[in-house]
Amino acid sequence: MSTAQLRFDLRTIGQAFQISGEFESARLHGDGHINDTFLAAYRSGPRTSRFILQRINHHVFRDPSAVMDNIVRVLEHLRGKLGSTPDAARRVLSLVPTRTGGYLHRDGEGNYWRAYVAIDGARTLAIVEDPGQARESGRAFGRFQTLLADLPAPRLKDTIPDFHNTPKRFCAFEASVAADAENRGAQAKREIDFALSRKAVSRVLQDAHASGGMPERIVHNDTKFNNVLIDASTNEALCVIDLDTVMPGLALHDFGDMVRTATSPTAEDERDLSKVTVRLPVFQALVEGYVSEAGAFLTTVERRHLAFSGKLIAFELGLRFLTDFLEGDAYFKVHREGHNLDRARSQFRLVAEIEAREDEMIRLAERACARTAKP
Ligand code: ADP
Ligand code: GN1
Ligand code: MG
Repeated sequence: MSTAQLRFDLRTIGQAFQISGEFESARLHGDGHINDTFLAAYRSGPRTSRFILQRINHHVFRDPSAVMDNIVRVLEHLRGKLGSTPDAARRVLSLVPTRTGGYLHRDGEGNYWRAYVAIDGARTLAIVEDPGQARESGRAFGRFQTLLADLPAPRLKDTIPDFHNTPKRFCAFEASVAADAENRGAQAKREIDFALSRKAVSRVLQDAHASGGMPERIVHNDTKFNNVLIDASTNEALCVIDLDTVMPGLALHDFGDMVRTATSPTAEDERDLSKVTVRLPVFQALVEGYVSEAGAFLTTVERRHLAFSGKLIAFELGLRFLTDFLEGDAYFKVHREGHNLDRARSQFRLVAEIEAREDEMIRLAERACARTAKP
């Protein structure tokens, strides 16, 4: 049993929600870096129902109610769009209300919890196995952005301000290098130099936004490949999950994170850097899938930066992991010594791999856009 599992009395936490049946078991689920996720089983007669119990890390999400307000609005909107689609219950997340009303439970220790109905017969994967999965993931996140384009006012809340403000992330990185509070700078000299020499990369999308070609949209902001549920029997992308960071942002932050997490055949923390690479057929499928859904609203400037956005987000995550390493691993969960440094190294290797293939990636993105001409 993991320490997280031992720390929480999941039977009692489950009782706060409108879940019927007898608590059977709960186990740690997923490998997120911020929240704690558990899959819990409940028995009613011969039937077992499964629910996701999730602790929201309130040190990272300082206003859990704002997070839930955003999610409730987004889910209602998505559900309305699905209408009578067959299988609708597997295509959009369903929150479980608490017994006292609302969707957020605060336990005796001050932790915040929510519950979702677990979608059965679906899986998530850390690494894309074939181009078809990348195409499905690109389509799912593209559709997600499209469906949310007409979410009625008011504006969603900024649950983590400046989340993808890469220039600000760069400043935080520079400050951590200057402070070197944990005396770890010497171990990361090569990575620090790599990042410092690419400062200009961090400004590109913010500048494009400031000059008007890249509008603010409602985006997911955490489009890791493992944040889309894939139907276990058909391999179809069923449902976009992990909605904590859905808020106003740039469409290309989403596409960039898809490129970051889908194109390399390696895990985010791969230590054998020779294995980190961009699989061009996977990138091609990803961009085709994304543009097939999002192409109708993407501006010319957005289209022109599709390939670049992957480099930007890999760079941004490398900066964030490296900053956290230098600051003593306060933000991301780590599971071994030097874990954040390993993650930063693999992200920066991906940046270098994208640089080496950027012209080809630009051509593939152009081709995908040409095939999906604006209506
Ligand atoms: P984290 O922020 O920790 O990544 P997620 O919301 O992505 O949390 O959930 C972690 C994992 O739990 C997912 O990768 C997925 O495998 C599983 N999961 C989450 N929600 C559901 C759901 N409603 N149905 C089935 N599995 C789910
Ligand atoms: C965190 O925990 P998870 O996997 O949902 C992080 C993302 C990073 C990701 C890197 C709120 O997401 O921004 O891209 O790790 N979430 C937050 O794997 O910081
Ligand atoms: Mg997740």
